[in-house]
Amino acid sequence: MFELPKLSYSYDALEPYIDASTMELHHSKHHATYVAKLNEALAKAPEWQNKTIEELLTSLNSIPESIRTAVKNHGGGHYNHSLFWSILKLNGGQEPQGELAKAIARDFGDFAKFREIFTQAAVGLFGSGWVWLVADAAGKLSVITTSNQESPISQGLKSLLTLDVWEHAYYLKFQNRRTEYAEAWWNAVNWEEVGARLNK
Ligand code: MN3
Repeated sequence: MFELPKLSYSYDALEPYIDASTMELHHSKHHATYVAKLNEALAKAPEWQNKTIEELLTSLNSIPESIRTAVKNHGGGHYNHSLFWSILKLNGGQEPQGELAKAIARDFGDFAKFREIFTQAAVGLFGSGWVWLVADAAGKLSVITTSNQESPISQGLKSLLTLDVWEHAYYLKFQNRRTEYAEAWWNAVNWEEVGARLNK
């Protein structure tokens, strides 16, 4: 059975960039629902119940058709949100250091350019989805978007950083102003964790 992961910070830790009400609703209701529905789907295919979330999302084509869409949507929802919480922190922001900073400079020119590309991807994504900084097998970084709860791990990519651009992630505070949400979010990013993911 999958469980809702505990946050390593309080719901108000990311204020004023991400408000406490949004965090509480997003984690305790939205994410919790993905976990519950993933467990519900897996109950119908017990042979898949002991797999990790990574194993499930990299084997979608082998999963019984009757639960495949549910695993893709709710398993993806669980994986994506777990990652999203982990790359945020109290007093986050600033810029990446070390290997990650070098890789960003190598593949995007500089941090400002990377940030602009990522933010533009968030603003331009139609409908509900996610923006990602990913690394391919050779370690090359790129910015991609996915729709709904699709996850780059299903495409064989390593996820380093992600921004949830479903309306439930920002509507309470920012209403339709997705650009303001994306700009504010940079101030809460946990670059140490993003950098550590590069070497995992
Ligand atoms: Mn969400």
